[in-house]
Amino acid sequence: MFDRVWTDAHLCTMVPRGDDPLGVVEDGAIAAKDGRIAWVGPRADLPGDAAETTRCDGAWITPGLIDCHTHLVFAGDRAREFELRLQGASYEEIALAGGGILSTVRATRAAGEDALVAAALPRLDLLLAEGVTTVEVKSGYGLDLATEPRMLRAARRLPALRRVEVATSLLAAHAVPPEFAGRRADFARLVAEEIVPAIAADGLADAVDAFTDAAIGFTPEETALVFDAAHRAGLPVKLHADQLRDDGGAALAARHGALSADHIEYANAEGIAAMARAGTVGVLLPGAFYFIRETRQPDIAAMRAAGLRIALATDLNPGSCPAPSLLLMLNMGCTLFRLTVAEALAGVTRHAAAALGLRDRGALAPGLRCDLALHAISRPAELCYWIGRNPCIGRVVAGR
Ligand code: DI6
Ligand code: FE
Repeated sequence: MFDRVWTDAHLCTMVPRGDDPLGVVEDGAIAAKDGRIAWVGPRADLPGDAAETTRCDGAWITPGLIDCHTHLVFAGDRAREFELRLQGASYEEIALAGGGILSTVRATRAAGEDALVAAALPRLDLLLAEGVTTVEVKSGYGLDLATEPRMLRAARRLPALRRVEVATSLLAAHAVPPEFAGRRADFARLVAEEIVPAIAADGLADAVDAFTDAAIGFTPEETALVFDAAHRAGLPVKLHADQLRDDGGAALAARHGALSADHIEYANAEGIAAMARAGTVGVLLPGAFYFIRETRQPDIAAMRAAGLRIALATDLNPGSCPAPSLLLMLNMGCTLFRLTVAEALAGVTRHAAAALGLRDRGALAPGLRCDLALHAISRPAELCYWIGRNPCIGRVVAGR
């Protein structure tokens, strides 16, 4: 006896079969038991009964969507900076003048944990309304021993307030805080020697992230210090890599066995191949590319040639992507980067799970968590096609 069955639905299982990368099952059914998927297949073959049956009226069911890169928790906004950019200032110039990430650091340090939770919730609700069931949340607007844990604690409170799973990443090496101005290497040592161990001891992070960038982030050597500390603490690593120039970030991430390297517009073909060999997922963030009017396209051809797993995420943050919509990223991934529909959908399901090191979700298959998104669409491509229209009609998290 199953706990629950969904029928009269078409399934986009994301388990590739033959020449069908989406693993479509028309007129299918899914059965759940104890929060896991117990059975998936054509409705006519459904074995056994269920305590509860939900008829889906021909809707499509995908795995619950996974936003594997967000900066969801922050205080304030950067609309003023947006105006400055409209007058000609670049993202990098604003950052070097003490604005940018540091302006959000000032606002976030001044906010209490409750205020951070309250600010994050409406943004989270917009993601969930589109069918997101797992969201990654980074710190990185605290940059000190008081505020980085506060951001992560705020993120960890969200699943008690909404039905969602949250994965947290410590991004203390995001920018150099004002009290370390001119002493970037000293701050990198503080992150490696004090912040990473403290966060790990409190169990507040699932991974450690960093921003490698020659002008406004950290050098590859400083990043390596932070990554070594993460490895000592038993935490996997991720990297903001090659966003504004080729810093060798892709190869650096691969060398450290990173779960993912994100942005990678400027990553070179050797770095991309190294990522593929290391099993590092490439996370594309087309919303940030769009919003800061980046012109360098990520090398999708090299990624395909290397067999790189590609994920897509919002990068939801106040500076480079104030867009709480993973559906918009599906569209932008296809329109701006010319991903196929199948690549884009894998990017917010199977490959997004891999970017978080989560093996228990991202597809519709027996044994995986029963995290589903239901959509009123007539074919999967509609998820990538609409702009600003949300066809999601339901979510299931762990079978509920
Ligand atoms: N790259 C990004 O896109 C975000 N962080 C980063 O290193 C943007 C963060 C921000 O501008 O607030
Ligand atoms: Fe980011």
